[in-house]
Amino acid sequence: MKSLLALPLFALLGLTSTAQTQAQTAPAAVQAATNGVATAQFKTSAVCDMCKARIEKSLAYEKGVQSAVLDVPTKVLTVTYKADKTTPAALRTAVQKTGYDADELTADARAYNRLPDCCKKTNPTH
Ligand SMILES: [Cu+2]
Repeated sequence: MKSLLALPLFALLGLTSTAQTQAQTAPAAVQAATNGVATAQFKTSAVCDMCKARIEKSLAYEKGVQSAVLDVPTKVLTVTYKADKTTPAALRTAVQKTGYDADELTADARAYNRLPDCCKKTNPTH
């Protein structure tokens, strides 16, 4: 139990140290922005590892996003982003445009229809 609880903490520490490494090698103007890094979590309608890869890739191209990690069993997407470059609302829209629900927002219908059958939200998580 103790080691399970420590896991998310280690994940956070890993992200923090990555950000610090980047700050050290980045020009001064970028360093200031790394202080404005925020984290947001969204419940998605992802059902499998293909969904995970699709959403993470899509979010990686979004302005201001530093990392995007989806946990398939819980369907929760964790995004770290620069708070001066994007907002949780914009990130939710990016998830919708990829074809997935984001919290209370329903997936963009056209993007959803383009998903392979195995990635439709009517499927159980697999
Ligand atoms: Cu899928």
